[in-house]
Amino acid sequence: MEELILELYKVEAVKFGEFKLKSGITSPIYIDLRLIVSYPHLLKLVADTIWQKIYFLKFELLCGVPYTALPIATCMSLNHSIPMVMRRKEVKDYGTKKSIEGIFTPGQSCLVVEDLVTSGASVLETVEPLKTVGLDVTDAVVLIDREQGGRDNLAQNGITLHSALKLTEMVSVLVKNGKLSLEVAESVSKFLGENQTTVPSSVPNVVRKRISYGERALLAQNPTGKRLFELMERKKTNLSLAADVSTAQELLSIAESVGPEICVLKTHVDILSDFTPDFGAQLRAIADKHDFLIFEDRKFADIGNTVTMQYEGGIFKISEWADIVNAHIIPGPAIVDGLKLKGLPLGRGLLLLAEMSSAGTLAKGEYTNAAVKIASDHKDFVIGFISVNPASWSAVGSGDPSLIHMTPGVQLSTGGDSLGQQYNTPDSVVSERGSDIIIVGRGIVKAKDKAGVAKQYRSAGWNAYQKSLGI
Ligand code: 5BU
Repeated sequence: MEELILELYKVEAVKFGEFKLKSGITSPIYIDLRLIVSYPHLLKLVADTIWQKIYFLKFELLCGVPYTALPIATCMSLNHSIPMVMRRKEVKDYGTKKSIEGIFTPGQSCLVVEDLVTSGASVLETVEPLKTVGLDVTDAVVLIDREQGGRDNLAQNGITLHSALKLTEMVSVLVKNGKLSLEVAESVSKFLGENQTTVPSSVPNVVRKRISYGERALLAQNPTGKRLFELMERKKTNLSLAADVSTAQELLSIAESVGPEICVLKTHVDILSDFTPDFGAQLRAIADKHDFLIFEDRKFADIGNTVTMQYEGGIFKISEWADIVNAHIIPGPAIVDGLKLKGLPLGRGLLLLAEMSSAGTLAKGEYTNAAVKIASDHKDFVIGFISVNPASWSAVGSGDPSLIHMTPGVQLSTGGDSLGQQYNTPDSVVSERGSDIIIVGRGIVKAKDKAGVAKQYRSAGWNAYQKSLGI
């Protein structure tokens, strides 16, 4: 990366000084990547570096934003044999009048490639006509993110931004290599701080408007996230059972009786006194029979390398049988990368703990916002959040309909237990607080007629969902 940054500086694709921008503002930095076409080795390096950021995403077509990114997209297309489409900058008023050139079928996924993002507006100008012709566009990749709000603006419009370089990273490398003084570096960071952009949402209301689980299945990027939305729509349930019992025997028997009512069965496998290696296979068989997913509430919280081992290894071998696991974000985003390494090849999904139901939780405010950001950067693996009141979240992208919200601390009446648990009702959780799935433990597990009580929770949860859709 350092080599690329120094090379860009050498050919003056990145310059420092006083530059008057189109908007009239004076910027201490100027980036012009058009000239990389004059340096084939640099063009190749740029295309390869960008590729490293997105090769694991699923896309069938590439589309460069005209004009600077066209040669970059072409290199990626040639190197990896991925067909391109091209967006016309000027739509001809004669001939075919096409805005998108090339061969495609509606429903195909298309990755947008751009050289530089400031506000995200030019990426959106390309996303819109691609969507209009029926292509599925969820991701864009850029060489340089100027860190002036583009990422959030795109997220607000349903596009996840992947960037090879951040402007501040480039500046630090140049300072480190003696190309730039600290004073200039500071003026750049001041400029970035003072010149944040916003782009009006091209899809108004997508953030707060509730749309059906079925429609959201089409938006989810992760296969487990998609399956979960589809399952809820098909089975008409948004109830998750927290099967907190002390033996595997008991758990499997509850799964068998309550299975027909739920979309997700949540486990704490480390509380089972008679766990045996075939537990996972037995629970999976019941899950397949009654059409629910398995969520091991493991709450991973370690560094990336350790969680890979905790997820896959030990006695429990969680990744073998749990469709969903969850993680704290306290270690930073690498925990997601670690879990993704083991989970994504198996098609698994991850929930981030953005809030907790217990009294005095520290997961709030900026912490919750950070969870939203990490989720929006990892939507191929993160399927959503553990949340308590997502309707109150302020972070950009917190209403992303492709992500799901699961809420614990639910009983038919409000209250709590003696150890800090706080309960809200299904109606409040889903129709007022904006969550999707109610997680109920003792409310069902301690009841005599577990299946009967589960039916009550199921109908309370589903009615609240229908109410939230305006049905
Ligand atoms: P309860 O019996 O309905 O209170 O059980 C709630 C379950 O959800 C239990 O398994 C908890 O470990 C789990 N839980 C929670 O209560 N609050 C949280 O914030 C999270 C998980 Br995360």
